[in-house]
Amino acid sequence: MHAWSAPTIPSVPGTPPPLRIFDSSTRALATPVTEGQASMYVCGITPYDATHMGHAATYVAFDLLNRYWRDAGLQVDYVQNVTDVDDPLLERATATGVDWRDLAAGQTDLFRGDMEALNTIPPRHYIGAVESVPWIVPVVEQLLGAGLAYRVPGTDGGPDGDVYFDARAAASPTWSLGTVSGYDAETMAGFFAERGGDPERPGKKDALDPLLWRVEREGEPSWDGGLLGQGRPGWHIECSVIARRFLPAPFTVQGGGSDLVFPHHEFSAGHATASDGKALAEHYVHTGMVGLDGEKMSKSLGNLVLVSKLRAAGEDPMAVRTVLVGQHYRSDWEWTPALLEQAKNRLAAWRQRSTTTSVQRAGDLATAVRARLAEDLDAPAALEVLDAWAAEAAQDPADGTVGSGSAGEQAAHDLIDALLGIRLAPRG
Ligand code: 5CA
Ligand code: ZN
Repeated sequence: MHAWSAPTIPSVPGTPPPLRIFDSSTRALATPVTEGQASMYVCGITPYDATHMGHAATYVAFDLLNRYWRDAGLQVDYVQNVTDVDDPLLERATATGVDWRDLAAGQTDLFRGDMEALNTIPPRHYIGAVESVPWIVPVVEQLLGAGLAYRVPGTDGGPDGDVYFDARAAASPTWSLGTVSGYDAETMAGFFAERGGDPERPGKKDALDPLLWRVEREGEPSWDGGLLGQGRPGWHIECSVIARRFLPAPFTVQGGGSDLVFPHHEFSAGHATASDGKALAEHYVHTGMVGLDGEKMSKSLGNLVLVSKLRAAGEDPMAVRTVLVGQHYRSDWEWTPALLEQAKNRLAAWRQRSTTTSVQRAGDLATAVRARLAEDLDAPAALEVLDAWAAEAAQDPADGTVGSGSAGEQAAHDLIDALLGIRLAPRG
């Protein structure tokens, strides 16, 4: 499916230092590839409600990574999915009397508009679960053939033949349960039950084995599954197959919110290694959870602050982005209206100071911002650098590059846009 329009990214003189970023699979800082090509897969939305601040924060965080790499001269290959068929989407469609396809298409459109307004770089490939079903079927067939997956008899009047991943049989030096998450058995069991798993399903070899193929149920959409029969894929195999179809193996960074560490990214990686013997990704990067009033912001709880609602209320998307960039990507934090007011004040102060900034000063500012971002994308520290610059008395040398509409102002705007994705002037 199509993504959204790409923003123009100014280029900034100079080069950034090598980036160090926290890899949740090793629980340590890593230095991913620093030249040539970088590749990234970020788990996309399940489109049954539009972009809330948690989604927006996650995509803006990976947008900062994308911008850092580009600033360093790397070619970035970026893929994102849309989980456009899944249990919660089907349930919402049924509950609201809307066709599930229309619900998904409408919310995906809203998401595209939000991402564009937030100045995020689109993925090169934006891929729906539905369009990926024909690529998934042969992979599940192969896992079954290799004895790394098995069929389970029907329960409660359900049909026979759901296919599950045999995590124990699939264990290898490259992947075994815990490679990505590092969680202990108790933590895994808790998250598996909480995040869409079915530990109680009779007939499974292990309570944590995840679903690969769900055979058709009445009233549910289904696709031709070849030897698997009519049905639809499980969740982890979708991302595993989409990522490997469009990116090298292993690709540089697998990304998403920290709620995806287990089971989703654990098993996406497990399925990949079981299929082709290779690691899925070199690094795993996860964002903190955004909350509201003491709870994780989530579609299932309904405690949402939506980007589209703020936009419709006339709020500046760049103020929203400034709030998001102002939180460290790995922190859990809470959205409050006061943060938006603070962001508007910051934007005003930065705009003002840009008009008194020389090209030379803008160059120094770029160096300082890059240095903060290099340390695990410390964007809040980068914004503090901007605050300190804005608080300076205007004392840049009157070297002919200063003033409203000057080269100095343009250089300041360009670096803040290129590195942080915050546009201080309307697109022109
Ligand atoms: N479609 C799957 C991924 S394949 C999914 O998790 N969809 S989602 O709509 O629930 O979330 C989309 C992205 O936003 C995921 O990367 C998820 O980890 C992230 N996310 C969801 N809620 C929050 C939150 N409250 N704070 C931060 N990130 C969040
Ligand atoms: Zn995913």
